[in-house]
This record gives sequence, structure tokens and C-alpha cells, in this order.
Amino acid sequence: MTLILMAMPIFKIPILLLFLLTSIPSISSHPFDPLSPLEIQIVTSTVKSKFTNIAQRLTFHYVGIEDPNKPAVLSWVANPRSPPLPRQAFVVVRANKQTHEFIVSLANGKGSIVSEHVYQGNGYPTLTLEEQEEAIEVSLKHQPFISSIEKRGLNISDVVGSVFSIGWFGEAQSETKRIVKVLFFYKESTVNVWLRPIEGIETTVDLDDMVLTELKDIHVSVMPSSEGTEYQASTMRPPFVAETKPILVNQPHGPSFVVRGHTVSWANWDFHLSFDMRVGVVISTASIYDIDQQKNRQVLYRGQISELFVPYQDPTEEWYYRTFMDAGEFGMGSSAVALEPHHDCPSNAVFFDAFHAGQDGTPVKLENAYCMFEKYAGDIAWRHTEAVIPGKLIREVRREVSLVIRTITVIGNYDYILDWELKKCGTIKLSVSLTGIMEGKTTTYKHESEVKEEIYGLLVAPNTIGINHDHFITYYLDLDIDGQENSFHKLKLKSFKTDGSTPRKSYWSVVSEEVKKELDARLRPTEPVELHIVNPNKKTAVGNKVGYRLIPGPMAIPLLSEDDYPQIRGSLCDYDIWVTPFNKSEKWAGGMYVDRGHGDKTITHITQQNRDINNKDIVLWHTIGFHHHPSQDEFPIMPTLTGGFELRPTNFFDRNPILKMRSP
Ligand SMILES: *[C@@H]1O[C@H](CO)[C@@H](O)[C@H](O)[C@H]1NC(C)=O
Ligand SMILES: *[C@@H]1O[C@H](CO)[C@@H](O)[C@H](O)[C@H]1NC(C)=O
Ligand SMILES: [Cu+2]
Repeated sequence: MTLILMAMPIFKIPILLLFLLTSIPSISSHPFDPLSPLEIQIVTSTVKSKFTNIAQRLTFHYVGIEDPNKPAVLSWVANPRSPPLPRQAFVVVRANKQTHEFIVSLANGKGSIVSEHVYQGNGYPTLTLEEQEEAIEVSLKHQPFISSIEKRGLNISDVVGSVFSIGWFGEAQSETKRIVKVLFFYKESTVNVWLRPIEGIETTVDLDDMVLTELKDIHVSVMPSSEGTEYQASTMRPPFVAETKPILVNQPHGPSFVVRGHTVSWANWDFHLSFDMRVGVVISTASIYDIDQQKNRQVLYRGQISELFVPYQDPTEEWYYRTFMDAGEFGMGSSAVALEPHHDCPSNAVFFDAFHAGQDGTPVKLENAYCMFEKYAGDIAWRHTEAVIPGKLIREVRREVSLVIRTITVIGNYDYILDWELKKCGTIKLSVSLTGIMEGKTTTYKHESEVKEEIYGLLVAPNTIGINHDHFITYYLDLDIDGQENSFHKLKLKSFKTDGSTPRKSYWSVVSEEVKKELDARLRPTEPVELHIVNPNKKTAVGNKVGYRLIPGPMAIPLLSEDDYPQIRGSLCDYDIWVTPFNKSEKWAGGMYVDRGHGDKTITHITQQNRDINNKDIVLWHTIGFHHHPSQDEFPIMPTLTGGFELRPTNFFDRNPILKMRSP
């Protein structure tokens, strides 16, 4: 009982609503509920007790739930008043320079180790926030480093550091130590440190020993002026951009969603909402109520980010290694920032805290880690004006009110705003908005006319180059369209010639292809195609297969050569679409251990098994991408750039599911 209580999220909602919630009959905890602080404590102390006389550091890199098996989860969801499933946690620690994986049982509120395994492959777990801080501190206190800074006439107390993962460039496994580089920036007259890098000096820190292993003082770079780099309103003088008058989002009767534990009901949707230190928000066991069939129908078993790959395109000595895998290396969840009410989310939003394990195993609270709100932005759900009927004017309009779940992850200089949006028509829309600060590289050039060589980007300010890079984001989408057995169909739009019996010479029509195997599902569409996930065993009343369609997001094409190391690790961008048969342990498009990993367990390798995907429980992986050639408008901070994709019901319903909807 304690565990069930602890599993309640701490969210801030009006007292009145809290009162209403408590009057709803209780429900046992959902199998995907994130670990509560108490559970984290139990799990990590159980693991710690295995390492009693450890000589070196014991650091926790991942602590999260171990997913129960899918059939058990589905039968619990079908009957949520049944007893909770046994809780287990999955844990990754570093100890004695080894990566240990544990599964810990939480049965009866006590921790016990179910399995223990030393990972022998290449690559390392996600960096902890604490070890990044330590690596910076070790560097800043290193006397030869201080001398190097002083030699440049800079003030050590104005130097800040940031940790950069260094990828993998063909070294043997025995040579790929768990090391990072620390790079330095100058905060002397601006908070926008990313545009004031101290180039030509870097340290290398071994994270397992937490020692500085190398100081490189290569050259003295120019320091761009701090002028115009500030972005805090309090530091700016008029004129300001024309103000708009206040806009209020006002829901006089409160939100129309109900949150029980981590389970959410809103309009016709029911789903589970969780948060994970590696991937951030996880939406699972989502179903939609069909008013015609008068039942909930399954849509999504689990959806989350799988990986985010950001290769910079400057191959020179001090930049070549910047090829980040943000989820696996830095943690999209543990790097989530506290959302600011009224600004990061509108005034009608409800905020949720999340918990993850700190490096030492103690629970760390991430306040306002994600928010949920109903969005009405003046859009229309459907409408028609009918003027053709004499003497009658018909106008029917429905407002589009949707539900948004938002989290924001900040990895160093970059901010990723990650939204899930559920619509009453059944559409699920996922979007990524990029903002934050570009990573500036210093140069002696002050004007574009002086530039006579390759600079791998654009001169965005005097002495500052914005370096070209990409953002590739792979989503893991275990769709269960009206049941588990699904198929992937490519509906190709083809041109046809007519037989000449009318003046028309051509038309297009649809040629459907059932995809049978994993390798055939991989796709980078170059011709018009509709991508359907269907349930071949369920048909509409008129006989169409029920399904959902992927309306793909922005597609970017990998431009690195196939044999380039970042491309091997980041092969998740080789295709926009991948489909695999469901396997609980296959979730990571870039591999499980990506820091310094060799890219040998990516989605490329997973799909090489070329398994059957026809009429099976399948998973859709969708990679969206942004090529980013910086522009001056993005200096000194970038206006948001948004991209996303939709999953849209396609013959899922027998007719418009929101036909019988009244506008609120
Ligand atoms: C360095 O910065 C500190 C803190 O801002 C300041 O107190 C100190 O006077 C500075 N030293 C020099 C040499 O500018
Ligand atoms: C699931 O995937 C893992 C790793 O690819 C593999 O070892 C395991 O055998 C797979 N399980 C099933 C049931 O296919
Ligand atoms: Cu970018």
C-alpha cells in the first residue's frame, strides 16, 4: 500500500480538483508507473549492498522501471482493479571500471537482486550530471590549466567549463576509455558564454578515476566581443519589439482531464504518462473511446524518444569529435529543466515533478519536469458552410481543443521543446522545437568578404562562426492498432494512363504493398507514398482494414560518408522509417551504450535480423531531421524552429469520430 501511495505524482492542481480526484474510486498502480523516490532509495541501497568493499567510485547511471512483459501489462490495463504487477527496476552502475546491469525486485516493498550482469561490449552508460560537474571542477583547479588561462590574460574566476562527449573514431575497445573533453567559455561580460569560447585549450578527464589525464594548450584564439550577445530582457535598453496586449488562457471550470496516479483520461483518450531519466516523457497504453462501438480501442502501447543524434560538420582538430547522442550520452529526462508557469506552458497548465536517481543513488526531484494543458489556439476541428440549398444557410463549426504534454530538455547550449499533442479526432502529433544558443567557433574574420577558405558554417558575427550541424531524432512508437497484430503497408501513389475514352489522359491511383520483412520496411520516401500501420484482422463495416497513418516529419538526409565513424554510430538517420517486430529489449536506435560506442548495436543491426513483420506485434521507428546551416537571425539566441509528425487514424473509425461533438 505504501508503494501505491508513493507512486502518486506530485502535481500542482487547484484544491477543488484535488478534492474531486480523491472522490474517484482508487485504482492500483499502473505497471509503467515510474519509480517513486522511496522505490529509488530501496533499489539503489540494494545495489550498493553488493559493493561493500569497493576501492573505486560506485556511480549510478540509470535507474528506472524494468518493463513487465507485454501480455501482463495488457491484461492489467484491461482490468485495472486487479492487483498491481510485481515491480522491478533496471539499474546501470559503474564500479571497478565495469558497467554492471541489475534487475532489482521491489516485491513487498523490499529490494532483492533478481539478476546481475557485467556488460562486456563497447560503449559506456549515460554520463551523470554530477560527474560532469566534477570533471569541470577538476579541470578548473588544475594548476597548469590556470597558468594557461592567465597566459591569455584571462581571469580564471570568469572561466566556466562544459563537458563534451568525444564519440568514437575507430579505436579498439581496449583503447576507448570512459573519457570526456572539457571545453571552456568566458562569462566576464555576458551570460551568453557559448558565444565566447576560449578555444585552443581543452582538458581530458577520465570519469572512472575522475582525474585529468591531458591538458592541451594548442593556440591562443581571439575572444569575440560580448557586445550584442546578451538575451536577458533586464540587460537591454529600449527600443523593444512592439508589445502585444496580455493574452489569458482561462478555463473557468478547470481542466477537463483527470489524473489518477499516472493515468490520464481526457475527452475520448485514456493513457499513461510517465517520465524516464534517459528519454523523458513516455506515453503508454493509450486508447481512444469509439462512440459507435462504445468501447476503448488500443492505439499506442508505448511511445518515446529513442535517440537524438547531433553531428557537427567541422572536421578540424578541435571540432571533429562533436557528434553527440543526446539521449544515451546526456539523458533527455535527467537533462529536463524546470518549466516556468505561464511562459514555458500556458496559464492553464498543470505541472508534474519527476524523480530520478542521482549519481550516488539518492532520489533527485526534477521540479515541474513536464506539464499538461488543453490547447485552444483558435483552430478548427471541422466545419462547413452550406449555401447551395435555396433559402437556407447552414454553418457548422467545431473548435479544435487538444491536449498537450510538454517537456523541455537543455543539453548545454541547446533547448529542445518536446510536445505530445492528442486530438479528439484520434490524431497524435509529436513535435520538436529547437531553440537556445548556437555553438560559436571563434575566427579572426570580421567580415564575410575576408573569408577565402572553408569555414564549415557561416560568419554570424565578427569573430564568430555558427558551425553547420544536424539534429536527427528517432522516435520509438509501439503502435497497437486495435490489437497487437499489425502490418505495415506502403500505399504508393502511381500515375496511370487512361484508355482515352474521355478527354483525360492520366490519373493517379494507389498501389498497396504489404511489407513482409524488416529490411523491406526501411524507407526514405522519394515518391508519394502513404504509410499505414493496419490491423489486418479488423475491418470497418465496409471492409477496409483499420489503421493509422504516419504523416512523416521533416526528413533530412545523412550527408556523411557511410564509413565515417559518426555515421556508423548515427545510422539511425540512414532511413526515416524502420519497422521491427516488438522485442522489449530493442528500444535504442543508436544502441544502449552510446557514449564512445562503436555503433554496432544500432537500429541498422536490429533490422538486419530481417524478421517477419506481417501481422505481428510491430514497432514503428521514425527519424525526423533538421540540417542546420546557422543564420544571423539565430544570433545570439535562436528563434524556435519546429518540426514534427502525425499519427492519424485512417479507416480506424467507421466515420468521423468527432461528428457528434459539440463545441465547448
Ligand atoms: C577577476 O574576477 C574577480 C571576480 O569577478 C575580480 O574580483 C577580480 O578583481 C578579477 N581579477 C582581475 C585580475 O581582473
Ligand atoms: C530480443 O532481442 C534480444 C536482443 O536483440 C535478443 O537477445 C532476444 O533473443 C530477443 N528476444 C526475442 C523473443 O526475440
Ligand atoms: Cu541546430
